[in-house]
Amino acid sequence: MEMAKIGPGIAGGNNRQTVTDEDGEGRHLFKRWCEAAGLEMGLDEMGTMFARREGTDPDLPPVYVGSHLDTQPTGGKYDGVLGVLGGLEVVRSLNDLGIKTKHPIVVTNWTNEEGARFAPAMMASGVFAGVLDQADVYEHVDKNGKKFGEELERIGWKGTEKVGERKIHAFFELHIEQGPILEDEGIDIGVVTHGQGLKWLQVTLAGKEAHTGSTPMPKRRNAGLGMARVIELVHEIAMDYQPDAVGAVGHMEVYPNSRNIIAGRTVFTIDIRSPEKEVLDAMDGRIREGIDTICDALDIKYKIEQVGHFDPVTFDKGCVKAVRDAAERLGYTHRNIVSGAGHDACWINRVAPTAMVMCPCVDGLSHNEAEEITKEWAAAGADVLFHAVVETAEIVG
Ligand code: HGY
Ligand code: MN
Ligand code: MN
Repeated sequence: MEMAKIGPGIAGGNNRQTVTDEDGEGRHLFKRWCEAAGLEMGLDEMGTMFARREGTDPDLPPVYVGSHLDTQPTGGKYDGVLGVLGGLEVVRSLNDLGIKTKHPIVVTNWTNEEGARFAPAMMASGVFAGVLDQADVYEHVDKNGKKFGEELERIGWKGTEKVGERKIHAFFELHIEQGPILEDEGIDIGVVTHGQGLKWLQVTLAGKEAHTGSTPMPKRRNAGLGMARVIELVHEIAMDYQPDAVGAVGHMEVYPNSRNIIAGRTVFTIDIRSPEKEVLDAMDGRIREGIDTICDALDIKYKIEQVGHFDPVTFDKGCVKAVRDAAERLGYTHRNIVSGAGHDACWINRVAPTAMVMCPCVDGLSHNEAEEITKEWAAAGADVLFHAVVETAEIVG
């Protein structure tokens, strides 16, 4: 709730977008809490924060635990934040209990998980995992033309540590489900075995601005109509691959966006996802063909840029078992689940054994300011996270 006061939304949630002043303020609060818990803060060139609790064997690779503090423009208070503060709570509990672990433990705040202000999502963890190029993402611009790298520097959170050199023994991320399954089934804990794959295709349609009154219909090159038909196409294609595939267009820009001018240009982003790589590729191919047909019929030009992508993820069996055993031991109801949303864990799984703990959220709602959880759900998630992390970090004495 303290963190939620920083970058408040307009309807009870948060607008603490990556590398804004509000993000910087949230980072300072997190740093103060980490230092009060005796942690030493590291900061890399993507602004990712690493708060370290020493192990009895400081040379062992640490167990990392965390998520992200940046939010959507109309985000909730728990997406990402629960996982970062859940990690801090693990450390506070170890301090309270006087427990030492062989491996150090590092609480992590990954920069720009959301990809809302600067695409792609999971940006810093993607650079850390070696799948995104740091110099390239520094140049990515937001809708006001500001560059990611310059904004990171401006808020004073660009570190000097090279990205990706840290050795990770294991990474655990606690996150709300952001979907309805756990709540509908009355289950406390999601043992995340897989993450579905994702593609973001940014489409630019170029037609011709003209008068909406005096231009005969057959002579129009309407980029707004083109966008509408592509949005319908994406929905229809996703519906062909039920029950798992999903597809939508959330970002849409219309130029010149005037009541009585036919839209000459539209820019929008297609978000398609599936747990199966073949389905994701099939949807991608059908959408590209469909765009070509739609634009041909409307005499408009198009450009398609892939601005985000990761294949379906299978999390580490050992780490998943640690999560499942903890839920079992603690007597929480649990079930295996595939993550519908992308997470930093999806990239870190490529460079270290990784798993996630999920807790339900009210009405499965997220990426909405009304996002809510119960204290019981948060406590259960943090409890399971604690046991999985501490078991993996190996208690001493
Ligand atoms: O888009 C996602 O899945 C994540 O919430 N950034
Ligand atoms: Mn998230
Ligand atoms: Mn999110």
